[in-house]
Amino acid sequence: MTKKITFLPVWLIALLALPLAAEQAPPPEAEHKPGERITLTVNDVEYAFRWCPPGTFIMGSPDNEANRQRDESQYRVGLSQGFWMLETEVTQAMWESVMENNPSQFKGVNLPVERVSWNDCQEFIAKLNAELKSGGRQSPGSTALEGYKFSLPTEAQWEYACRAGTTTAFHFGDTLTSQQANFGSLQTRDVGSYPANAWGLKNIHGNVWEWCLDFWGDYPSGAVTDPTGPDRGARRVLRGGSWSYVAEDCRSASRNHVFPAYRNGNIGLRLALVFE
Ligand SMILES: [Ca+2]
Repeated sequence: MTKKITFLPVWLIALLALPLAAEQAPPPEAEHKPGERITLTVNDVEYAFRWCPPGTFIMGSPDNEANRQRDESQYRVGLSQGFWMLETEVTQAMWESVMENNPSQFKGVNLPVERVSWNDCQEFIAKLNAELKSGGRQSPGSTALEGYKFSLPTEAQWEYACRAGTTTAFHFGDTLTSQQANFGSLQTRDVGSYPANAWGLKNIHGNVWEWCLDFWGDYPSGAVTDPTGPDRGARRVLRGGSWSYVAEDCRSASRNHVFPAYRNGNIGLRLALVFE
């Protein structure tokens, strides 16, 4: 008797392979590595962004951190969506190409824009989003940015991006030197001047304070996913310290807050690209 060899029908093989293929397919977020760089051109000015993956972290500072303030009480934050963070502070070249003005105290195309209020930043961002939607001025093939819009980062996104996985007072460690960041100096420096953190972000400590989206207020006591700060308030959050401030104000957990119409040579911004 001849040995009978049977073959599984093709459709059955395909069916058996399906669950495996589904398990192996990466979720969309996993397509990007932490710190992955992408560029976008608007009005002939290049914007470089770094990928910040979804994840959880402890926001705020531990009780034993030197110079910590009362409003830095720790709580667990989950960020359900990854986002793109501008590699540097917004430059004067970026600002001027969109707003057709340059309010900065210290002038230079590659210096951070400053003397911009939170309200001014909303106008800048609205104009950038209009450019992004029109699609005419993006880098060819930048499909990775489909579905994203420009925004200020939330305070949680800012601290998560600043820490890039670290739990120390600064992403560099527990101290900050004048070789690592621009603080205690006489003016702003070029946005690419100092070493980056693990996700490629530069000058996130020092140079200029960076506006966040949130109102300032006490942190919640329990864990929160995608926190956006208090529902109402008078002052908006600033993060990261600046050129005229001391190192302790540049800590990853350090918070500052001023009125949204306030402008000062110490205050600029960093853009995020967030999923709509
Ligand atoms: Ca900064």
